[in-house]
Amino acid sequence: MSRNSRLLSVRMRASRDGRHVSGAEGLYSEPLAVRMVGRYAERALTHGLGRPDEVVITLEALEVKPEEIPALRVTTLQNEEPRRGRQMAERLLAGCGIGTQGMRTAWNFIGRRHGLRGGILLDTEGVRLDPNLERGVRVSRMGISRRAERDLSRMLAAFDWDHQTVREALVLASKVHAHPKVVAELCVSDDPDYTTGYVASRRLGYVRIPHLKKEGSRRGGRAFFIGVTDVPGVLEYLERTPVIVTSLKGCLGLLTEDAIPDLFTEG
Ligand code: PML
Repeated sequence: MSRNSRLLSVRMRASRDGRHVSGAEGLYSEPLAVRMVGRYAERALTHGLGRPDEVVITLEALEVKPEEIPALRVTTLQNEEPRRGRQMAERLLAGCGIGTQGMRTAWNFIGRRHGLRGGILLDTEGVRLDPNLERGVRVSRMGISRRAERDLSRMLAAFDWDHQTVREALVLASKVHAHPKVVAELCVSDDPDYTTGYVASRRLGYVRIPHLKKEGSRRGGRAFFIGVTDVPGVLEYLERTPVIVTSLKGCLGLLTEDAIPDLFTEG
């Protein structure tokens, strides 16, 4: 395989006093991977959440060709305040079959200072399924092709949503929901300056909710709701199977809460 055709997973994790500060990753051809090491180092050292005392950058040659997947369809719901945003998130999760207790467990996890870098796996009633409660689940080994990233930037720019945070979260969610056992996901950023979160599922797509938390809060995280069978298989997929986004499923733009029922039928 030539230097240009083999893909590498490049991952950056930055921490301070053992606590996660920032992270990023992608799949790149070898020449680009070399350039990304520098870019990720710079990004880690200039991150708004604080100066890390340790930055670990990993380059790993992929043993298998990444699975090609489409990005989830993108929507943003109009919202001005966290209480309303939370109600919208719950309507979306309920439509995916998540029970009240499942939602409560997810919000409790997201609302506490858990110090986990990744997310947690829950069944639809909120029973924790990932085996290592201290570590959680780190979705990894995903990326986007250069062409798909260009198209994605163009698509998001039409709505003024073309930001790295959005693109990266969409790639992660697209990997997660390409697995048939994943039912839904709730994500709130732990960045105190970033208040948009999302609910995602294969049917709904990637549904962004602005002002899902109060500005200034460091609380956040991801809860993945999955079916109860083959948890090790899902875990292996999320953490280790390489996946690359090579196409898009489009964007429905900015919608009001009234459009929520349509999101379930237009998938
Ligand atoms: C994160 O901090 O990485 C999570 C971001 C979630 C929302 C991204 C978006 O605006 O779509």
